Amino acid sequence: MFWRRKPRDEAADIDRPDREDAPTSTDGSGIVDGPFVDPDAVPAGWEPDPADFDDVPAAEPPPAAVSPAGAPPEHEPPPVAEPPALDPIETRPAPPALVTDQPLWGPAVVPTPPAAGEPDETPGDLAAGLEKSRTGFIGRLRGFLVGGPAGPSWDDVEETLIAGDVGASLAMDVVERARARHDATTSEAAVRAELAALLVPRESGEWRPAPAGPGSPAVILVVGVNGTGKTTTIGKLASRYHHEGRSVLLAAADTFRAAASEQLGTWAARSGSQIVSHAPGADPGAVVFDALDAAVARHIDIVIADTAGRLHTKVNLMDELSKIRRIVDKRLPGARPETLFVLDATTGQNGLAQAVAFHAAVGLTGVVLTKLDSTSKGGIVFAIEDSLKVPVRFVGVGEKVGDLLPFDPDAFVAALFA
Ligand SMILES: Nc1nc2c(ncn2[C@@H]2O[C@H](COP(=O)(O)OP(=O)(O)OP(=O)(O)O)[C@@H](O)[C@H]2O)c(=O)[nH]1
Ligand SMILES: [Mg+2]
Repeated sequence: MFWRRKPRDEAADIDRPDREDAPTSTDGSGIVDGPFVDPDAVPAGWEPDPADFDDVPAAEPPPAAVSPAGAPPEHEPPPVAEPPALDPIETRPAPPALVTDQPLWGPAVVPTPPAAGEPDETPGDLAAGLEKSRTGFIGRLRGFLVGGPAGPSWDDVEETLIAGDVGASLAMDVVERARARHDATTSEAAVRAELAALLVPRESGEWRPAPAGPGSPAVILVVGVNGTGKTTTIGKLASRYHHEGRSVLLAAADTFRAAASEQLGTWAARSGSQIVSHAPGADPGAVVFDALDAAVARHIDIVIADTAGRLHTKVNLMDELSKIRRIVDKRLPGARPETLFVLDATTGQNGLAQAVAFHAAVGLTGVVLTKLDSTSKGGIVFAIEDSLKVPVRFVGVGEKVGDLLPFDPDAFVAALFA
């Protein structure tokens, strides 16, 4: 049985003010005193007229369900599918090394250390890497410091320091202070102590990038001019951290060259890292943003972002770098990313101008000095630390994976003067 409101014409009568029994205003204002009358209310005693519902087809009773055997059906719960057995997390397949335009969520990463003993992975030798500088400017320096019967040839010492990329004014200061030292046993010890004093103080033990907080990855942004060794350094770093059992995700934010993300992809596969990359020409900031998203979702320990090499004098390119840096702050507020400036040690004093410009654009927190094995003038280490007051974190002493060595000031000076 359907119940339907009284047909409209009768209901309209209830609303009509000219109805005989309708209350009227007593003061001509139209406002009626008395109890509220709901215009939609059904009048008391109203009964539905079956003729009103002729147009409504009577609902067919549902056919009685009959079981195949003719017996009334029993109410059995539908069969519940067994949930698929989950693999233990250790045996789940690792996500693919190259992640391009894929969803940014996935299982937690359990890094599998690479097979030990690969020849490439063996740590490089600092003494061997500094061979050219030791026998080059430092060798000449020592000769002048011994000098003749009249003592050291200080002018030659100063010139040798300048030739070794220490820088003109710094070389003058070092000589002046070394000559004034009375605690050193020899002139060489005095110069060595003055050079060591130029290196900024740092924490004891090996430096490692720190996460901003629980659940956040540590973030390293790698910057520098073209061809200094940024991507190679990232590959070496990723390998180092992977060996330590930390999960690493590489952000291919050098979208300038198509080959750049392929190069990084090769390093990712080689170092057991994951990678987030976009199509060539994409916004590098978007790559970094997505990489951070993926890293948070996958509980990655360290994100290392590669960036395109750029001339420090190109304002728009330096602005782009500042933007990438801001994107890290936006996605991970308070992350305090490490911004590593990769400097080719063979560049000479121009490297100092580069470092200053990059420092202004992104605020450098560390320097990686590459290709020290290829130069006989390792004095740029002292110049850069004294000028920026930013510590050198690693030195590159060759092209092999193990040829990136943590920078220890004492060990470095000792190896130079060995
Ligand atoms: N000898 C030596 N070569 C190095 C070192 N680090 C990097 N290289 C070489 O430097 C060259 C350039 O390295 P990349 O890593 O491609 O440099 P990049 O800064 O990423 O270059 P762009 O992306 O083009 O700006 C490669 O041939 C590396 O093998 C090092 O410490 N010693
Ligand atoms: Mg590169």
